[in-house]
Amino acid sequence: MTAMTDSKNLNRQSTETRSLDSDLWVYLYRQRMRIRLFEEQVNELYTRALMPGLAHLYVGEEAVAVGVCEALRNDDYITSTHRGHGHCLAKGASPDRMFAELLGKEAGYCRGKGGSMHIADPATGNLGANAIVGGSVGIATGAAFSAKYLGTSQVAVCFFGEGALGQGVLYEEMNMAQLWKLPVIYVCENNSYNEYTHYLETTAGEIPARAAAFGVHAETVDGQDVRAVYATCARLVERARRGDGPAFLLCDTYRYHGHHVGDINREYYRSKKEEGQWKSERDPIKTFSDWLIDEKHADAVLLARIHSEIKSEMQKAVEFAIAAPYPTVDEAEQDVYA
Ligand SMILES: Cc1ncc(C[n+]2csc(CCOP(=O)(O)OP(=O)(O)O)c2C)c(N)n1
Repeated sequence: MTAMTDSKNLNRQSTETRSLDSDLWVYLYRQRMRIRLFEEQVNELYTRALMPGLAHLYVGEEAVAVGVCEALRNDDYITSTHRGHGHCLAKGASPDRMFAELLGKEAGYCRGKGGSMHIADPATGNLGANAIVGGSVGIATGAAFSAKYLGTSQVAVCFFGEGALGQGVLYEEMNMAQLWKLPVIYVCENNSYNEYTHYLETTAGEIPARAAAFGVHAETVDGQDVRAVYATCARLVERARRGDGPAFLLCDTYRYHGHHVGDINREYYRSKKEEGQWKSERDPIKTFSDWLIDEKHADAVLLARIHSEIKSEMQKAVEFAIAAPYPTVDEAEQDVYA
């Protein structure tokens, strides 16, 4: 597992007595903290008017991306959404190039031409974020088809919000994936809201039943619990890799911020009380750090050090992006397909 190697390098200090399990759990903590602090910087860039356009923050949902991506190999594929920074980071993208992309700089993953909603990183199997709700379902299923056809044993994960349950393409693709036993996992991140509308106003019936209707194996997991997401996804990946076909994983979670960074006054569609409850009672980082300490996988000193290391990593990455040059005008038509 690649993360185990990384975690050994990153977290060994003062941890001689910790087991390999501890290394993994601390690594998962670190990964989630990286997403959260990355997103805080994005919000700051927006507030200071340094970032063109908008971004959709993933804060609150970190355990899903980290738990799922930890169950994948580097060469496994993911496809992502408009709320995709967490997916990119969890799959291995580097924050400096991501910030550069957000600021439209040449050093960005798409040479500054894609922005927040189009980050792709083939080196880590990331086939790209997608601003079209449900737009990456066909891409992930196609990637799974190619993996099966070529016999590479790769698996594809398609992340999407519950808003994509209203898109017909999802059902066409699940039908094909089941018929052809494709190694694809459809990960539905249910954060309860499609933009400014509660999902229960748009979504009839039980969500997993929609996958089950095609015979696709479906499971539901607490998306705030990284250990549960990781363990469940690892099982689904294993069965996909051995040829048992697609799966659907419903992760119940919550976004702390608005639909996008500019969505500040939200009380007309959800209450401050509801937001406060998720943050104080179900925060995926706080509950996990309490567990790490209770189970003696880490102590408060180690967690504080990780926090400050990541804070400075993100600060440096932002500074890199701010100082980086924009693409030159003659680049405007390069790598653009229409
Ligand atoms: C095909 C399509 N229709 C509408 C939109 C506008 N839109 C952007 S995000 C969004 C809601 C997405 O909700 P969900 O899929 O649950 O993801 P979340 O924002 O909650 O992460 C909509 C309707 C779009 N981008 N694409």
